[in-house]
Amino acid sequence: MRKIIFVTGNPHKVKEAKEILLPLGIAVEQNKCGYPEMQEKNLEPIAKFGAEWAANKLKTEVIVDDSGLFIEALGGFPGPYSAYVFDTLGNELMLRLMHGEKNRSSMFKTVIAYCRPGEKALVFRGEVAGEIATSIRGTGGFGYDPIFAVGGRTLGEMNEQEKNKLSHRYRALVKFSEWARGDSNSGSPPCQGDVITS
Ligand code: ITT
Repeated sequence: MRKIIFVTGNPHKVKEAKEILLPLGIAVEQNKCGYPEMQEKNLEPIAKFGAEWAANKLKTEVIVDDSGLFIEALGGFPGPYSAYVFDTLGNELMLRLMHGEKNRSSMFKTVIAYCRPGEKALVFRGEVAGEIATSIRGTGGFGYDPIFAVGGRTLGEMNEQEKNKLSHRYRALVKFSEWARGDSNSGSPPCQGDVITS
């Protein structure tokens, strides 16, 4: 079985990645070495830079995951600043920001960046459309899950299996696993810096 190092400080991401990737033939191991997070408007450059930095530091192939909640009525805020905003405002104040707002449309996005030492990172995107709930609902998941609803239920109201069948992270990791399967079969040639954008 192929094993991949997942560089992240977030244990919830690791748990989800393990549950999603193990049935797809990829074992996941967490590394908490961290990486510098660039200030960017999009998730892709942040994830790519992080993966390249971590692959060179650890001298092995790695993945990193940069995720964000993009709220339409707030012009895509908090987007790439989701971690900082969650730590400073949290879900209650986010809901207060959205108080009285009729347009609740939002998107959760994950970018998985994969990199080998000395090479350019590849990126795999996953997104799920949803709505910002009007109250905090559910105790499952983590982060923004209790205020982000898909099909009328927040991700916090879903069990792990339900979330992991439709989430932004699931969609990005499935794309990564499809690429990894081909990569393993081809005897792991260099990535040559291609970026997968689908
Ligand atoms: P690493 O950078 O160490 O991987 P992080 O938690 O800082 O961990 P992000 O910057 O990608 O990761 O996360 C942005 C924020 O969005 C952060 O507050 C997360 O808790 C939250 N988040 C990420 N994925 C989520 C998910 O699936 N459901 C709910 N919230 C999520």
